[in-house]
Amino acid sequence: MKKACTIAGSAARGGAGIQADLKTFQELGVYGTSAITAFVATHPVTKQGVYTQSLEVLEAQLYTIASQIGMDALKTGMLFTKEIIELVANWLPTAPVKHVVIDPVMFGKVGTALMEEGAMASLKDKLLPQATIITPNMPEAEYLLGGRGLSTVQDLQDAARDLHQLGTQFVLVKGGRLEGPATDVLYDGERMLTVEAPRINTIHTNGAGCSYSAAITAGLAQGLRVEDAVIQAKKFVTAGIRRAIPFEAVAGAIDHRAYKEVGENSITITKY
Ligand code: PXL
Repeated sequence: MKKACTIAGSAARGGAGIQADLKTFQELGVYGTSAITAFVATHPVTKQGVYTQSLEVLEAQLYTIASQIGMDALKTGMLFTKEIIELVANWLPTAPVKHVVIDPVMFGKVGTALMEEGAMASLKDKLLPQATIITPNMPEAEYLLGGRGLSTVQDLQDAARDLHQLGTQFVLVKGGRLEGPATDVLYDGERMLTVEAPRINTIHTNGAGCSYSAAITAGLAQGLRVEDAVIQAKKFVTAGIRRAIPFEAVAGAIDHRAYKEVGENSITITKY
């Protein structure tokens, strides 16, 4: 069985973060391991929302996974601090892994900070150049590009070209916040691919981004080419959003079982 590792935050609500990644790995048939960087949960009295893990505990998890289990592909999600980003960036060259998916998580759906201010330079200079693929959404791409506004598919294509200069092999800019269809653009330095899904009108999309990058990681672990891993991942997330699980108090989460149970045939691919 192929193996995939996620280095990310725990989302106590179960839709995003480590929980989304492991559910996605399981559904797509890869063995999942995890190194937890932080816990996202809201304390009833203090309202604190993010609790980081010590570097020592993170290091122990990475060492355990690398030395005892191994990995065919790896993803990173919420890393939160400059120190965690640097620990992961320094560890990666020694990691026994070929494919590295970096989801540059910066904000939650309602704008919660999932990366500390001051961590951007380390992310850009030390981590992103080691990626097989990076998967920013529109706010993250805007932030990585110094605040430039993005609103059209053409803007996403221009952003993908510029972000490619950071040294990663592939860039996927996700257009979940576009007007009209949910079109993502994939760029490898030469070829541009757009992957389009019809917009599903719902607020229940918690975990979509985490699950998207986890599904790409699972595909790469199983030997898919990057393009094919992205297309399968888009189908996985679209099916999950279509069948999202609503909650009473907060926006619902995608249903990780949907793609395997019903498949997805609404995705349009265009090559340039
Ligand atoms: O969806 C971004 C995200 C990533 N990682 C963790 C999260 C969230 C959003 O809730 O909690 C741990």
